[in-house]
Amino acid sequence: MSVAVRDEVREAIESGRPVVALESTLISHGLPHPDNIEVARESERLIRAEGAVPATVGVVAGTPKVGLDAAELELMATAGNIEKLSARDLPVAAAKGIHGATTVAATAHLAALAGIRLFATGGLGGVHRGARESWDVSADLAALTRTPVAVVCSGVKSILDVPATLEYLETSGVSVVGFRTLRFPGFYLADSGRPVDWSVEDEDEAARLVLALAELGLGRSGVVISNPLAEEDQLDPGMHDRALRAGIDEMERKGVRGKDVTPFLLDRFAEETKGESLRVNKKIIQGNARLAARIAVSLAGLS
Ligand code: PSU
Ligand code: MN
Repeated sequence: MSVAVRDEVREAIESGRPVVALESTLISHGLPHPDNIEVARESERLIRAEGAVPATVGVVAGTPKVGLDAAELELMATAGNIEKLSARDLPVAAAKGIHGATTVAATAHLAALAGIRLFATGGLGGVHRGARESWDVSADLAALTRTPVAVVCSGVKSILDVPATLEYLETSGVSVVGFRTLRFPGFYLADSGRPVDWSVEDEDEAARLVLALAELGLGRSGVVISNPLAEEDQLDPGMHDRALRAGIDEMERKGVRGKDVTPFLLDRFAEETKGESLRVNKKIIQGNARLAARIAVSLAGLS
């Protein structure tokens, strides 16, 4: 069982050219069709426009692929039966020969295995509200403690317990920096209300941070580069809080658990905000793809 790295991606990695990994769970479970395929294609286009090679990650007939082709991207976006795969699900998917979309945890793992150091997504998974009772903590966090990859994201999804997530990352030794900000972004919102200890001021500084991580022997864990939305692009905070409350209420009534929680809440958000959250989610993903590509370009110049 091996990982299939697309030719273009492998050649770029081998010759030290910039590559950015993208996940597929946000395509199959985070956004409705046809927004999902549009975002997937647009993210790849933005990365290319910055001079980097995109590598969307997913599992096709049991084989983990680093760099999906156009038909495989379409499969992630349109097939109704695509499983959501975290890192622990990869061996099961391989054994069964099934298709699957990879979460941050699974994507980070496969990207690092292929030698990719930059990865862009919308929002990380984290500690869920009510985790004291439910024990629901995304495997994305644990993956970052053992995966040498820099994740460019707009913080963690605002449906989560942000302070608890930041504490988890601190305890487990995962660096968290803001891109040109000392505020931790709140996914749909520009500011989660929590600070971070450090910011990086430009792409070069971010690239030097990624490089230093490896040089200092800390390169077995990841780093979170958090990139907020512009305030004028964020979801209206009142609308955000109403949608969140409605979503959590319904989730509790219906007893939604486990890996269904995040897709359920994102879907409820889209409905409650009449598509506004979708517009914002697309902006987030595209902004992060662009920034990750710029950092990757800078990193390729350094190493
Ligand atoms: N970011 C988005 N949309 C998403 C996700 C992230 O903008 O759908 C996905 C990612 O794949 C992330 C997953 O890894 O949600 C977290 O799921 P869970 O909370 O079950 O670990
Ligand atoms: Mn969970």
